[in-house]
Amino acid sequence: MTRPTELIRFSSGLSPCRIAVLGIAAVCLCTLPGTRRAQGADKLAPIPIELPKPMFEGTPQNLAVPNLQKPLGRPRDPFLAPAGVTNVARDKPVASSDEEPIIGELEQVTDGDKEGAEGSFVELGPGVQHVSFDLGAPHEIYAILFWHFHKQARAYLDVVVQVADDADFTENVRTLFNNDQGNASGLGAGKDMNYVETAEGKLVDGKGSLARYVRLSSNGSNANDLNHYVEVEIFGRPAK
Ligand SMILES: [Ca+2]
Repeated sequence: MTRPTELIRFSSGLSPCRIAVLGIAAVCLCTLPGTRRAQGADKLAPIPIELPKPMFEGTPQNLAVPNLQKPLGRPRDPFLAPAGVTNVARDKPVASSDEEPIIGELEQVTDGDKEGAEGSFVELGPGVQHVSFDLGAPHEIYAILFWHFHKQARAYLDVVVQVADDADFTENVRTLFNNDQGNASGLGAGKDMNYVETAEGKLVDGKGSLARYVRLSSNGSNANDLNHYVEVEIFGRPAK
């Protein structure tokens, strides 16, 4: 049996060089055939995001909104997904809890116009409202990128992003983002932080979720109780 003193001598006897060799060996073990990385996993590339023109400089930090995420203070890092992933929401039909928007038409949510100016946003009614998207077939979803309104700094409230297998969101519902801490929307209480709208939009990690339907819910903003959408993009690819 190995005595404790021998164990100590063994561990302390490892030179930095031997530790490095052991480290390399561990990495090699992790990439042996049979592991995910060695099975020809997809080559990753930044998703092709095209940002609209900013409507204001910087990100104000003095909004009277609780649990507000601190601005990054620099451009968002590229978001990696399998190469070839595209915006599969472009020009897809948009369903909504408010089928007759106060301003604009629902198809503007997927028309590719992301500008912050008047005429580029849809205004839905007050309180909890959602927009949803039928991708037509199951897709691997890597990112959901959306702009509620970026003409001025605002925080939209009780934002929930979900994917599901059916249009009614009853089958295999998965929540990808939820800052509805008080469960005002009845979709379950979330722990994500509030954030300020900018021209960068909000990017939610889709985690490669397999789903046909995507839904975004909100409950007005710190500015008023209406809901707005400039554009929603869903980066994914048809399921294999
Ligand atoms: Ca649009």
